[in-house]
Amino acid sequence: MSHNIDWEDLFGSDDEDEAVEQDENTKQIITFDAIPGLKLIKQALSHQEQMSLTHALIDRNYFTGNANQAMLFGELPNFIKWIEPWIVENYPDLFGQDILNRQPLFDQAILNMYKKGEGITSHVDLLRFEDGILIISLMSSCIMTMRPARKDATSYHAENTDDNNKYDILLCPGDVLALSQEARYDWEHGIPSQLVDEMDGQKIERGTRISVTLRRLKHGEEIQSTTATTSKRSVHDAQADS
Ligand SMILES: O=C(O)CCC(=O)C(=O)O
Repeated sequence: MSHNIDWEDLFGSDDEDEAVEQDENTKQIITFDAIPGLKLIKQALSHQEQMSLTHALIDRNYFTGNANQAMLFGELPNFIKWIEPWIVENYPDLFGQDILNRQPLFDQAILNMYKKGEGITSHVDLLRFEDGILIISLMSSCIMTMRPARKDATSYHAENTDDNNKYDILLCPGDVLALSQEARYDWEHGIPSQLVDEMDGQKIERGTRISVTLRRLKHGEEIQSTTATTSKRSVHDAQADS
């Protein structure tokens, strides 16, 4: 009787392990028929990745005092920079090739901190940014509402109250949302100010949320600063609103 055991057959080879790991790390991309270019990856970031990104933002004091928003321009810091090759490698269908192949993929980041119940006015991102926007959610869930864009939707001044054809998307910690094409130009995105979100009949309490939005400035547009600027994003407080 032969005692030769084929260990590779039993446990697989290192190469196969890598292929399995790759599959486990790459999550399915959810698309939305009504909104071309809107793509969601649920729990794209592992718990560890979410924690180290969150800690990096807090350690660097972006949200001290009254500041709830910081803008970074130019070469992004390493704790954000890794996201670019990670997207290209793991999610080659997230954006069109023209976006994915550009170098750098992103050169601007907005860091937003929302206290419980706070939101952001419905808007279309300024046209001085290229197509291809990535939003990473950390710490708390929230509903993001997509609405067909109004004229002048790039201004943040007036809230959109037209609920015809609106789509609510639940963003959870670790989720990555991509906006391109119609989703970037023809639809507004906003976060309603409310303490509790409701999705599919389920009530979900909000906590403090942080988001990292990555974009690329159009060629020829002036870079405002190569360092961080922090500011107070105007917010609607859910309690004050109700
Ligand atoms: O916080 C978010 O998820 C979205 C942020 C956003 O749309 C913005 O800063 O323009």
